Amino acid sequence: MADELLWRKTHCARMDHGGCALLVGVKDNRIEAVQGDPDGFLNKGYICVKSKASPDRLTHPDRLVHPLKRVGKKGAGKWERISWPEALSSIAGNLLKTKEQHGARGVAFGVGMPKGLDHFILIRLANLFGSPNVIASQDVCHAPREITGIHTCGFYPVADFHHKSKLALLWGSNITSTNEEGEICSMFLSQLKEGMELIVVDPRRIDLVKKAKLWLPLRPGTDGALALGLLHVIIEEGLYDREFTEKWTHGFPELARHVQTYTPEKVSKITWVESGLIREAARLYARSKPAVIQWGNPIEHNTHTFDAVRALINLMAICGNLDVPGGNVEAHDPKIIGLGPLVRADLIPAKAKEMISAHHRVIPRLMTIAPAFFRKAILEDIPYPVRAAYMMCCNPMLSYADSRQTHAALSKLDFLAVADLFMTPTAALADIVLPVASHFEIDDIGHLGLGHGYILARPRVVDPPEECWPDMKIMNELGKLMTPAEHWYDDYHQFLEDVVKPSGLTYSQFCEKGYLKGPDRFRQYEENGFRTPTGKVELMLSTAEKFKLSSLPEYKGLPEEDDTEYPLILTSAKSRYYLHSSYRWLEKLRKLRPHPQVEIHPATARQYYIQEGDDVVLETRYGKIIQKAHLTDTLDPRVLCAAHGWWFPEGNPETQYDWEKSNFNMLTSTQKLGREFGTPNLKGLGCRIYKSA
Ligand SMILES: Nc1nc2c(c(=O)[nH]1)N[C@H]1C(S)=C(S)[C@@H](COP(=O)(O)OP(=O)(O)OC[C@H]3O[C@@H](n4cnc5c(=O)[nH]c(N)nc54)[C@H](O)[C@@H]3O)O[C@H]1N2
Ligand SMILES: Nc1nc2c(c(=O)[nH]1)N[C@H]1C(S)=C(S)[C@@H](COP(=O)(O)OP(=O)(O)OC[C@H]3O[C@@H](n4cnc5c(=O)[nH]c(N)nc54)[C@H](O)[C@@H]3O)O[C@H]1N2
Ligand code: SF4
Ligand SMILES: [Mo]
Repeated sequence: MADELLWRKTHCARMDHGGCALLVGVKDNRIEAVQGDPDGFLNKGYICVKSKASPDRLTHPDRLVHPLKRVGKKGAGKWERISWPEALSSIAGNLLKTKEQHGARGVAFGVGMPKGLDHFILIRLANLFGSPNVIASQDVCHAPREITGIHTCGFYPVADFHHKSKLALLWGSNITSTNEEGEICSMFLSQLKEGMELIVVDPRRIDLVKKAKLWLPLRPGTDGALALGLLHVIIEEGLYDREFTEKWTHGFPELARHVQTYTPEKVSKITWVESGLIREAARLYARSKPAVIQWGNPIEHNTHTFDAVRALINLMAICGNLDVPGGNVEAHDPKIIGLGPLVRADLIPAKAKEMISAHHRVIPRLMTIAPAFFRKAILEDIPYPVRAAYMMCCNPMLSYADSRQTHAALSKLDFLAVADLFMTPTAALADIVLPVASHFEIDDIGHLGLGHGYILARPRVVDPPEECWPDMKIMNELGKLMTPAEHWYDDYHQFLEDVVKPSGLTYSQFCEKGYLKGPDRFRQYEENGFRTPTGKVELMLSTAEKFKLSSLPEYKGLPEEDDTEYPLILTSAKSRYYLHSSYRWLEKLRKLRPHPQVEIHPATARQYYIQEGDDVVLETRYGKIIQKAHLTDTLDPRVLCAAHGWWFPEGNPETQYDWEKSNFNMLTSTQKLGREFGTPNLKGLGCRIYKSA
């Protein structure tokens, strides 16, 4: 029958890290239904509310469908439709002009949360252009975990939920809302069903606390201290894995001496977690084998992230949970192209020395630029001027700490081009805005580079409307105009073929399979040692002196000292209904969460004469915003948990959609940055709250 739905298979994407296999019902080039695929490798039929709403991204009446050129003043919200050739030649012309004036490094290429293969094509574009400056939010998202892992044990130790764990330590990771790294939620839940025990470390009583044996409600921003407290107990009570520690770790005696001072009593004062609970959690983690640590984003949201992550890796190591099934493992990719060859890293050999962050002496191996350093280059020419940028898949006006600084920096650029689905506060400051074809409309590959050892097929199921182009096509064409053309293709689809070629499959054969997973290989160190200078897990860093790092993980103090002017401690969490700053314009989601809301304990609310639903002002040392109060006893009376990523698509284009009003990053600052990654404090900020007049 002509009007029957055609069911197609693909994977969910660009609503979080992606991962759930979907069945998509299509009729007349329109998506009529989306379901979780019961055969899904990771999700076994699971689907969330964001995904159900995701087809509406494509059909929204205000979606960008033509390239636009700014007319009138920057940010004034006045646009003129232009053709693709005009848009591309304007971008290429302006970026090449900047290259002439300031060198290739004067042009930055910006990207946000990795969303698909386009992420790597952007890096390729930057590399071929000759710019070492790819700007990404990695300083607060995964780089601390990945790169600290590489320095400590030679790899990024990811949670292995493909094998049974006796216990999970869920550390600042709200997986039933965020599905971190795209696999965790469904697999985690099925392990819980099969009897895995659970400890939760989170200032809020998240859903999963119901299933937990222990809940450690810590003061936001004190993760490092808590991890050191656990190490103290495990070492003092002799609960560590002696054989592994003796044979495979470097610096155990030094670590043991070092953590002596981190008694549960002292750590309890810092973290607010009862000392008895710290002891119990340490014993339970150490005695459960294998145990897995599923860690989340908040450990990366303060200047001390390097030490906090190291302390957690040390925990995995001394308890014998590193690289064992059901522990924290090095995942191995299937036979696909390496990231280096894909992005043509070979063509920019001096990158590490020339990138902006080299000047700030960040930790080796961090190859993207922290947003704070990017803005310093624009605003203060430190270490050299950056004057133009191409940005896609990101909304820095909301996602970088200190939004006012972002506004100043983007406004100062000689030229800015932004590719997005929708007009955003960032796109509103651009000179050229490009309309993209996105998920469901493009052939794509998911999970590449996420470190979990597999890739997922995301074949397109409908065609894009009007003049919307896939990012990869845009970059392929821009590449031909402004970099050596021989490195680009007639058709961007060749990149998809390149990725899967080593597996012996074509892209369409790969799509038929649905995913490719690398081999399970555990305890590889038994053959070759760990890939660190000492060949062991470096509980104490052997490179510390060389890189001017502290050799053992230390607790270096609160993100901000206590201050009676700002008596409450502010943190944030991702919303289960949105991805960061994205999709406030999707009605189905907006209905579920119409306003930005700050969680406040009823006792605290009473103290400040605040009632449910009141507009309240949140004020830190750096700025103030308005959100709606939501009273809940799921957090400590001293803590506030606000929403991140809010702007108002229905707001005024001339003021960039009220970007200042409720935006969490009006409350953050880049005055203090972590030395290793350039990370600002996003959690544990001193704050006050009052009813809005
Ligand atoms: N205070 C605070 N700041 C934070 C965080 C926090 O928790 N608190 N979280 C941090 C983290 S972990 C991250 S990863 C960053 C995220 O920061 P960003 O990645 O900048 O944030 P997103 O909202 O994901 O921005 C995505 C933009 O990409 C667009 N988009 C979606 N699909 C496509 C596509 O196919 N092509 C193109 N060109 N555009 C597309 C969306 O419409 C949206 O405007 O924010 C960081 N900032
Ligand atoms: N729905 C949805 N899913 C997402 C995203 C999204 O924006 N929305 N973003 C995606 C991205 S890019 C990322 S990086 C991941 C992040 O995924 P998660 O790591 O799960 O992200 P968060 O929600 O920031 O933080 C998780 C939990 O940490 C708690 N928390 C707050 N402050 C602290 C603290 O100081 N210490 C500790 N231990 N816990 C604290 C919060 O209460 C929250 O429950 O999610 C991905 N998935
Ligand atoms: S959990 Fe993530 S990958 Fe799964 S359906 Fe929801 S948005 Fe998509
Ligand atoms: Mo992220």
